[in-house]
Amino acid sequence: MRLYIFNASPNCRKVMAVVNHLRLELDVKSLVPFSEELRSESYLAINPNAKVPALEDGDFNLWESTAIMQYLASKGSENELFPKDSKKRADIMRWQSWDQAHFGKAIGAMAWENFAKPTFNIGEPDLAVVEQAEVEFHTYAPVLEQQLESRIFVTGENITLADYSLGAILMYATPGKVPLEPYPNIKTWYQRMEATDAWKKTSPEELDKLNN
Ligand SMILES: N[C@@H](CCC(=O)N[C@@H](CS)C(=O)NCC(=O)O)C(=O)O
Repeated sequence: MRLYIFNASPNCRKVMAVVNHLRLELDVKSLVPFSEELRSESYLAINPNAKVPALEDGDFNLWESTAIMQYLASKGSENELFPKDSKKRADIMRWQSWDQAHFGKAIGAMAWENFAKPTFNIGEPDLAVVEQAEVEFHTYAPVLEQQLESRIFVTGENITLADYSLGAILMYATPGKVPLEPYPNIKTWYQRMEATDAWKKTSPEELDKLNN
C-alpha cells in the first residue's frame, strides 16, 4: 500500500495517526504542497481531486481522509479505533461526519483566513468569512463540549477514529485564532489526544524524517 500525504496537513495527519496507532506498514510518499506533482496525470489517476491524502492498495485507489481511515482500520483484526460492533461504528462515523460538515469546516475556514493566507502570502484574511466561521464554531462547539463533560475521549474511555478526525484540525487552533476559551473540555481532550504516541509521530518534523 502507498499513502500520499503533505507533511503539515491535518487531513493527512489523521490518517497517519491510524497508521501509527495500528502499526501498519505502508509506503508513505510526501508530496510538495501546491506543486505540479499533484496535478500530474499519474497522480490525478489516483485522486482526480488533486488533493491529499490518497491511498493506493493494489489496483484500488481511495481518497477522502475519513474513508481512508475507516478502510485502514477495517482491513485487519478487531481494534479499539473502529470496532466492528455496528452501534459503536455508527457513533464514530457520526462524529467523523459532523467534523467534516461542521466542526472541522468552521476551524478550517479560520485557519485558512487567519494563518494560511498570511503565511503563504495569498491575500488578506476575509473578515466576513472569519466572522461567519466563528458563528458556526460557536454553534457547534458546545455539542462537543457537552459530549466531553463525562468522557475521556469523544465516544468513551478509549481513543477512536473520531478523536483523530476531530482533533487533527486543532493543530492550527492557535495560529488560526480559534476561540477555544469557553470550551475547557475540548482543550483538555485535545491535549490528551496530542499526548498520544500515535499522534506525536504525525508531527511535520517526524513526517519529514520518513522521506529523508
Ligand atoms: N475532504 C478531503 C480534503 C482534502 C484536502 O483538502 N487536502 C488538502 C490538504 S489538507 C489538499 O490536498 N490541498 C491541496 C490543494 O487543494 O491544492 C479529505 O478529507 O481528504
